[in-house]
Amino acid sequence: MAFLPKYLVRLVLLVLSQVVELIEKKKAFAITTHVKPDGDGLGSSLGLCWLLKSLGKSADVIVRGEVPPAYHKLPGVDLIRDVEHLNGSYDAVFLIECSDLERPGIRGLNEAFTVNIDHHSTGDQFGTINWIDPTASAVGEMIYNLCKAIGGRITKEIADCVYMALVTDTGSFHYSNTTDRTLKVASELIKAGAKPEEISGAVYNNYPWSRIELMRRVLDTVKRDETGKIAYLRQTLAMRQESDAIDGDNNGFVNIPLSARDVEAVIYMREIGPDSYRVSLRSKGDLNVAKIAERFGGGGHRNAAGLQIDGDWDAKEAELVDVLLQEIERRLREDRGAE
Ligand SMILES: [Mn+2]
Repeated sequence: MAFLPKYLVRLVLLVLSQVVELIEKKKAFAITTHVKPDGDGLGSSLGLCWLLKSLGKSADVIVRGEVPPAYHKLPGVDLIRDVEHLNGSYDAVFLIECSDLERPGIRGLNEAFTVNIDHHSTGDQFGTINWIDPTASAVGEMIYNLCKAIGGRITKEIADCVYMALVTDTGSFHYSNTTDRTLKVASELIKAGAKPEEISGAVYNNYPWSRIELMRRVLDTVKRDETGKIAYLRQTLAMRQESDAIDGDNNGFVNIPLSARDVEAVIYMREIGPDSYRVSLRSKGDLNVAKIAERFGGGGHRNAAGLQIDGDWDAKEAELVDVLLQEIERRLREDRGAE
């Protein structure tokens, strides 16, 4: 969890009170999230929608593109509208987890009163109101806080949606963003009717068979460097085709080698064109892969980062292994120096 100095905690609370005031004073709202929406984006959008409706407000959820099957059972998913342009007169538009005004892929947002709700502090302050809380594990946790602050009731619908946000953004409560607060909120959601087995099952036991086909092919490429600390694996365009894979089928592949005891970092390279690759980096503990991704023009978090790279596959893979090894050795030297 990100540590916030006291004055920033007060600032976050101050902005929350502005959001509460806005909702109390106005009537018609729209909610959107980023394209290729994930569990937090959709769960928080729908959770907020149910909260607003329970307060007697009107709320439309507008999201570009298709909703992935994992989220088809979320209450209210059938109400989501796929629009290219903001139409209708809204008092305010909530943008959930969007780094800038372009992220939802919807035109006309620049003319609206916008509320930027995010738990990443790296985005633009593009909103009329910017409610950014980096101590929250997911925006879902913030929606829960909003519900409490406004005196709303956690209905079964809100509980289902917000639980989905928490479980996906914390990797089933595995990641370092899982706090005592997260688990307290999860507990309240279960009390309000959320069923953990059903919600997790919709995400983790609901993949098309093409994922298994693709996994078989990708895992067949996995190797380790000679120290055994770095694992790397590849996905070619041909593998995608042979597996009949769809977007999202490879979610989480990068974490599989990381589950081996001695592996400290994983490099997962996906071919996206001739001599062009998208790369996911994962690490355990203090090993900071965001720093490494940034060197190649990418970015991310300490334990999960990404970048794009062009060139000869073997050469680029070897370069990334090398850079990670150097980082591991540098940290070992530092640790020894500190003793
Ligand atoms: Mn999130």
